[in-house]
Amino acid sequence: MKTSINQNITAYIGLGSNLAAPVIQIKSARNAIAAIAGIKELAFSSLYQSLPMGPQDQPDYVNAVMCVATGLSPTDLLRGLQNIEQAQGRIRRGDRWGARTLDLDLLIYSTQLIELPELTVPHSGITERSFVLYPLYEIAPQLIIPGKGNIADLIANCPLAGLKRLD
Ligand code: A4P
Ligand code: MG
Repeated sequence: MKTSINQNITAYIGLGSNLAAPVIQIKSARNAIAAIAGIKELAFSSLYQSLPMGPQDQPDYVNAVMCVATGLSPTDLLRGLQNIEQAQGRIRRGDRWGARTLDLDLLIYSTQLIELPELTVPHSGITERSFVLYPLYEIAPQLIIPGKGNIADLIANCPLAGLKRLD
């Protein structure tokens, strides 16, 4: 039962997949995240098709961004996301930016700047990635990204780079 945990923090999670039916991967990850005790879904963006960043010999990605309210600490939230990646068959091969069934990134956690060995928040690539900024803008057009600035200004400097909204 999901009760009694304070859910005062607003956090944003980036979802990405380019293997094994990516649209289904993203939808089941959304359900799995919303089912974590201490998490409530506040908003979910459209799904977007994007060209791969990194090695080009991999399929296009499907990306989306989810906004949640949570009482979990940032590291507990990261652990919850990693459990879902594992449950959906993520294999870490050590190839940076390689193909994956599911990648869940903690993009933003309230107004906090976090620098831990296992967790950097806001996520380090957030300002350069159209597949993060555009879905984020769709659900939070007024957002100020901690340490980075206003999302509308960041979008203005971020080309679409082949990003297409699905639906
Ligand atoms: N980690 C640190 N900070 C965070 C955070 N904010 N959120 C650590 C999540 N994890 C964070 O991640 C490596 C380590 O980062 C984790 O153990 C965690 O402790 P990983 O998921 O194992 O490795 P990775 O994803 O291959 O590396 P990296 O550098 O995190 O890649 P990204 O940034 O996740 O990018 N192209 C398109 N079009 N769309 C995509 O979604 N995604 C990637 C992966 C590459 N190309 C893409 C896309
Ligand atoms: Mg990642």
